Amino acid sequence: MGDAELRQWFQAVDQDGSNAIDAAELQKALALGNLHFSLAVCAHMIRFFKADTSRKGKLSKQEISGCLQQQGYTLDTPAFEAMFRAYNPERNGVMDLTCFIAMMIFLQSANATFQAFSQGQNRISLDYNQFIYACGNVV
Ligand SMILES: [Ca+2]
Repeated sequence: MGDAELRQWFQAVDQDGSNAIDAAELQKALALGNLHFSLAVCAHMIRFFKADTSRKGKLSKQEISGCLQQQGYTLDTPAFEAMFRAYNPERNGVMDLTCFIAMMIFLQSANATFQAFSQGQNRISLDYNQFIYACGNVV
């Protein structure tokens, strides 16, 4: 996801044009990606980013990894690194709230697609057409 895409996406999420994402805006954005968090959890996520004033509201790779583990995601290092790189266009090892939300929506979408094929197993086998279909369903 490039800078221009992220900016466009941020503007869509920032419904009142305040140049900041509040808890209600975050909740709506996540719901579009089929991620349903309570307003309290959304407010907590925003505080989590805002509290980090030393890096202007950006979280390090380790902090993001810890956050995903808290949410119950168990990614190995290569998978986490590849995903983090994809949502860290500046390649600076820290992530802002916009990139984090986009990454969470991708992760949820990837999980839903995986589960559609895996039928409860932790491994899937796809032929070429199924692979293309699966990729096409991951946002
Ligand atoms: Ca706003």
